[in-house]
Amino acid sequence: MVGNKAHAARALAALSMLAFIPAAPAENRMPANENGYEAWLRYRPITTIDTTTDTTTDTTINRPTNQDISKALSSIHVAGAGPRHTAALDELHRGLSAMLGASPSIDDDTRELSGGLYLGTRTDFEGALPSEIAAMLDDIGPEGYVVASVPNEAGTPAIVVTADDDTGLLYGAFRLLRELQLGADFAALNIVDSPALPLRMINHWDNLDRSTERVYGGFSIFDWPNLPESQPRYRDYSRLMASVGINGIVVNNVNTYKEGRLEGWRIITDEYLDKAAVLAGEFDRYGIKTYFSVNFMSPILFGDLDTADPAERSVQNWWRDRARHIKERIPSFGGFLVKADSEGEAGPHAYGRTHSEGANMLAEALAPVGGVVIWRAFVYRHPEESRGNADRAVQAYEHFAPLDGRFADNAILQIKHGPIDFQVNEPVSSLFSGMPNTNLMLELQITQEYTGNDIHLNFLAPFWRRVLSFDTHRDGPGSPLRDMLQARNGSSTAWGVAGVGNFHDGLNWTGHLLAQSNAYAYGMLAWNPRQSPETIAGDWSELTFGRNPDVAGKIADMLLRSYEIYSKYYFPYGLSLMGWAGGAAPDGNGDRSRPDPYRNIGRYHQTDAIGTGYDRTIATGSGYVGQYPEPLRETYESPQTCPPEMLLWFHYLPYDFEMPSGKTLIQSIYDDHYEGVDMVKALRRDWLSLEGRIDEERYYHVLGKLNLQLSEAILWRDVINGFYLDMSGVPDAAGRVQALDRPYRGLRYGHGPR
Ligand code: GCV
Repeated sequence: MVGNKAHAARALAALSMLAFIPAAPAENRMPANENGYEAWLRYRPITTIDTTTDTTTDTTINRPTNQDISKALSSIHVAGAGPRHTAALDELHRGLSAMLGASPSIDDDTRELSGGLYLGTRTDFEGALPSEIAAMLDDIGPEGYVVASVPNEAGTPAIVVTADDDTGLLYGAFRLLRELQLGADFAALNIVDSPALPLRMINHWDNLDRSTERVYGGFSIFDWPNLPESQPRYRDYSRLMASVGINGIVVNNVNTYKEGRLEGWRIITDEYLDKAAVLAGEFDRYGIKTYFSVNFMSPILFGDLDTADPAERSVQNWWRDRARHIKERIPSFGGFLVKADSEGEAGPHAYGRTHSEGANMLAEALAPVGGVVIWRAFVYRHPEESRGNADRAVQAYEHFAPLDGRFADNAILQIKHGPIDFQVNEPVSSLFSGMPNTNLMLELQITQEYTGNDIHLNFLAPFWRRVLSFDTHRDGPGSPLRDMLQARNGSSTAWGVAGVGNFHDGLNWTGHLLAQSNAYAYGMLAWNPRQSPETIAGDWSELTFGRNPDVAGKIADMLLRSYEIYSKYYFPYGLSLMGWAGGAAPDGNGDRSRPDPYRNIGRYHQTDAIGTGYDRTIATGSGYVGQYPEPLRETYESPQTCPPEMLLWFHYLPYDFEMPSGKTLIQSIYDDHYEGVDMVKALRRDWLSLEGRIDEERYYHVLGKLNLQLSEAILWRDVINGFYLDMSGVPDAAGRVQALDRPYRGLRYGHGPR
């Protein structure tokens, strides 16, 4: 590069801390502490990695040796400067030092790419990038990057990490480190990558007292009482999220008000903005914008207005001033997330206004500061309040579809993947087919509310991938959901995916160590919804447990089987809410004040003496099927064509209904639950076979979880099967199922706040 003195001076100033790091820092020679805190950023030495487990690291015959890599990466040359440059450099320095056993030198000499690692944006390099690399950058767009090896005469190639913006640069640095950990040939790197979805967010359901909603095994990462004092954990959290491409974090729960219990609305008061600014500073360094869940009644709750009516000028001004005020304090402020007129959270209906009127008022307030409003579509009425259709599944569409095209350009509707509530088997919500003129965002749940809490191994990537690939038929055949998450009305940034996070303050972040794989997989799929779950599972296992194919391969295989296993012993064939929060309770969702507990079972699964399942057909049921375009309607309307895993979600069927396997429905339910438990036993056996090949700390932790999973799976099997025996009176052909004493409830193991 033609030297840019100003840049160079800034770069050196930014790097001055690092320049004094001694070669081979002592901690890199210490035995590894395998408490799970490092998650997938473990950076173990490349050849001596996992000596207890990893005796066959190098399986590729012509792979460059460790000495070659050490030589090629013994120096880092940085063009340009800024907080994200420093974050990228910091990570590279940390990762390379640990993996190669020696700290690379750092300088700002990028005049010639003569060997070593070169880091900088296209602008930083000021035309010194080889033309083939500059050409690679031409089509990548925001946040994309190039990681490439450039051969040179000296024989040791230069490795270039570059991008058009500093967030892309940071992602490129993480990508290089990931590739090296996965054993890529550094001399043949030729990676051009960019995200498919512009907004890749984590939603924290965390409260300001550090309790969490549906996050298992720990309290909030964010220590609100002690903020603005910082903690190293905030940076490590930001690193982990940025390493998988997360670029937006909502720091507080969408439930912002419950009298005497929840005061999340305070998040945008000055007291909490000062605290949030510390988190936002860390996030921003890693390319992550900060968002807040807000309460629609804020102008009354802590403003001095007596109305929150979105049509009132005073209310509009109040929100505009607040948005500007937040932006001044937190320059990386991204916008608001709103749960309104839902489960007790107030909204525009209080003033006779629609959801779009409420959302647009906030969108208008946020537009001058470049923010977006993300409005949740999770609304339903209690059956008793529902004057019309009591089926919860139909209600979101009824509320929102008529408002299609009425949302502002910087407003996004955030829709849960299924119409009920994060059930393990639900159809993809009809709203994704029904709102072609609205910016849409998909909401997934990384935390395992209905998918096993922090007890059950349940790798969700295969399921999420199926959701993202689902053909909505919105624009005719070939309209996958991932393509529906795109901007409408000319908006350029408002679309993407949100995941309810599963990270908390526990040492290994997720309670069940293997649940880290879900956070990793979420980031990978948000970046590239076409990625295969097999690749994600394989990479995560290697990054987390080392590159011994026998170990990592077995763990990846366990992950990939886990969703199907869980589905087998969980609620049958798409039935909803036969229990919650970790316990099967098929008769427990009714109104217990009624004399017959079975009378209200119908609310979610309609089980009686003749059959089971919720009739949502057009012909005889709630009509939910009619919210889809053809041919989905036709597929779902008939039990003969409905996908088996959703049979009882769409249909009420008699116990003697013949399943595709030829068995009756009731026998299939019984058998599945036994099969599911056997499959958990097999999972556990697989893990036992890894004894001695994984550090004891993680081995026994996971074994403990698998033991609990097996106990719970047996309990669920017996509770669900016993319930069906009692309801149907049809004995199990194999004579295994016993009637239980009522009530039918699986135990909830004590595992932390929820
Ligand atoms: C954050 C379900 C969950 C609630 C959650 C709600 C929502 O009802 O059980 O914990 O509240 O969904 O998504 O808003």
